[in-house]
Amino acid sequence: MSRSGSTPEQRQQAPEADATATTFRASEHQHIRYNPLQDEWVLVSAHRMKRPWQGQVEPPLLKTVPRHDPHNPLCPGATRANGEVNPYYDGTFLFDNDFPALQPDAPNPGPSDHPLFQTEAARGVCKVMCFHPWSDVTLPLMSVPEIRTVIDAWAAVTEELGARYPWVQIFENKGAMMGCSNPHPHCQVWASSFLPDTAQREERSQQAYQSQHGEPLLMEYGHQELLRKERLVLTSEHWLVLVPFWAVWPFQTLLLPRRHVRRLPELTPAERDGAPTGSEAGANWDHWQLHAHYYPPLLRSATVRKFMVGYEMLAQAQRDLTPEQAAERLRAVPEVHYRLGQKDRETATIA
Ligand code: H2U
Repeated sequence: MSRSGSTPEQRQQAPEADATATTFRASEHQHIRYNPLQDEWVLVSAHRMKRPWQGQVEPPLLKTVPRHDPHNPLCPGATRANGEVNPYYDGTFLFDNDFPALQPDAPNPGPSDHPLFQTEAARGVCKVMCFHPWSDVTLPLMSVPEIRTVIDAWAAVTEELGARYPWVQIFENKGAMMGCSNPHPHCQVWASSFLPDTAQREERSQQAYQSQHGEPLLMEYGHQELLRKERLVLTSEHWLVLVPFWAVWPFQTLLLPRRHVRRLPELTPAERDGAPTGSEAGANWDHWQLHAHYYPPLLRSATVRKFMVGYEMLAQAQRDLTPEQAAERLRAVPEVHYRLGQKDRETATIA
């Protein structure tokens, strides 16, 4: 752990705790928690849940999306921004992003002339993957064989791009609230010539943990969560879904395979019928464990979003609800998707 204040010497410098303080309870008493994967701390202040909410309320989630819109550039048969016409695809459809943030060729910026002004070359490929020909579905509304097709496509694109680039990031910007520009179900795949920041931190942490303890950090973490049973949301024969001990977003979850899997292409057929990202590059990557982060931007319900503002921007992340309370609420969410179970309901509320 590298936070100043975590060493005994530095802890001694903290102001004296109130001698009359009652026994510590995470659900009532503020504290900071360490994220050993990304080497960060989060301030947990569960007592703030009692404050009234007078802030922004988002519009209801469910707006009717037409199943096929010939003018939507992600739909089968539609014309994209670059003039290309999409095929009438009936499963997944992968294409090069017409507005890529990373391209295979760019001149090298050359050596930096000062340590405060550093640049490095950045090369890569950006792709877009449509999950389904229909615009009015999302992954959880698709059938298991349809989702399996997506997972196989993720594994294939990871394998293809991973042979050329050290990092392949698969991500889905979901919902207008998070800046998704198109309602058609899709994700993006960005492969880069460099390890992005978060991946670098995860690499350092996992590498250090493996050399210190002789096993992958996330394998031991999953094992501990299975024993502690406080933050589990779902468990299956092959997978765990849990609210991480260090979660920042109130309803953040982490998806972990139960066995040691370094990358998506290593998933067995049985495991694929149930999961996502990967990394690539020579050397030994045994300290890596495949995992997916899910960061819903919500504070209390589907219509009250969390903003990462003042303290978060200037100091560090903070949350109100504890991860244990969030896991309890998520476990209580009905298994039937709200769009199927409650036809007339326009919003999904977790509270
Ligand atoms: P979001 O996942 O954030 O909605 O982005 C959709 C991507 O689709 C976005 O990166 C790409 C955009 O560049 N796109 C195309 O490549 N071609 C198009 O014709 C429309 C959108």
